[in-house]
Amino acid sequence: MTIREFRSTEVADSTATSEVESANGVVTIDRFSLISQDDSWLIDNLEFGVASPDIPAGTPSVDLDLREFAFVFDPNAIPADGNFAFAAENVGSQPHELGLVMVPEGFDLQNFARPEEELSEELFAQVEEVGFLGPFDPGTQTNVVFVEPLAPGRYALLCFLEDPATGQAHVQLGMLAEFIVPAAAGEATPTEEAEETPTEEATPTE
Ligand SMILES: [Cu+2]
Repeated sequence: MTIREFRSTEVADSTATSEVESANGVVTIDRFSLISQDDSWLIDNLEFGVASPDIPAGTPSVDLDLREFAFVFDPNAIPADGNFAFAAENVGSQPHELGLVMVPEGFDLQNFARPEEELSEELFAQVEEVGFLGPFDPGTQTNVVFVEPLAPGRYALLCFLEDPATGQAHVQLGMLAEFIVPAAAGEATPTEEAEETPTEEATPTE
């Protein structure tokens, strides 16, 4: 993890809070609550994802709606060079999370749509995590800013939160989508694969 910026630091007597912008694969803004003890500051509490990071100037954004139970976006809007950010919004009525992993070609995404007890470490060892964000409450808007342009490859969006009505994970109910970042000089994005998954619901949003 790389810390990029401390912001909105407030100190009051022996306590302080600071918003910290840090980056792994994805930029996140987390709030540290600190407490002073014996001349040093100790972390008292940590809240993740308290603010939406800004999309850097010149970086195209792709709208991404989270709802029951789908990721709605236009896979063809993903730039070929992988340099973009998602402008995400939870337009549903349940909290949703936004997990992004890179998956090998030929990997069956339905492997994720299994009961939780069948999700093995071996399964996750086959994919490469880019970032997991959220959960986001209904109405939350957040930008998903990547530390560097996404490498060419196949990516999956996943939400593993539980639907209270069915007890199933959202991913089992269809909250699973994929997109491809083609090599920058390559041909147009292949779309046939998208038909195997609920991404066929994906439509351009305004
Ligand atoms: Cu969800």
